[in-house]
Amino acid sequence: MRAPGLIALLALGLAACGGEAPDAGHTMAGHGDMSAELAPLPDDGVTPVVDIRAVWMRPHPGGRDVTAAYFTARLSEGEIDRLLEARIEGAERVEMHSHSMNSEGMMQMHQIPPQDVTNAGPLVFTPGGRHLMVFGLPTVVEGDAVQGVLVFERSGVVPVTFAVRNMPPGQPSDY
Ligand SMILES: [Cu+2]
Repeated sequence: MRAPGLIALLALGLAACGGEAPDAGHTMAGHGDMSAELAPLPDDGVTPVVDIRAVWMRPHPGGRDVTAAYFTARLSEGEIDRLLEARIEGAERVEMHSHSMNSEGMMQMHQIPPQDVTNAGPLVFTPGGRHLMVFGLPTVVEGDAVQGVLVFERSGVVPVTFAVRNMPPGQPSDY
């Protein structure tokens, strides 16, 4: 946790999340490097099928052009896949973020590399955990629907629709 690279990443993630300087993320040096360090996925001969549920996005906080989006991805076939990136129609940029504790014991957001999803359990993006940080999307309000895609290494581009809502989807079956 004390590697210089990670600390630099945390600092950059903060700048991107804080909204003070939303363009800071454009200059993130580590972005491309993160995926390059990942080992290739094993080829088990089965093309995975990813089931995406609970796809939603928060309305923009007043005066901000940054919001967060969430989903749950689960393999319905195959053993492993990897979420490379998310794209959202109309957004300038989408980053994958998570939270971690800083040296002062405070939770901070930071960017995360591509995330594996396996048949051991779902890959969950939810408030307080992993989330998509959505930059430069024209203002959305409760009740809107926003189109996007999740891009997986093996199963490819999966279209999704983000329901704009203040609260997470309530039905346990959504997850
Ligand atoms: Cu964030």
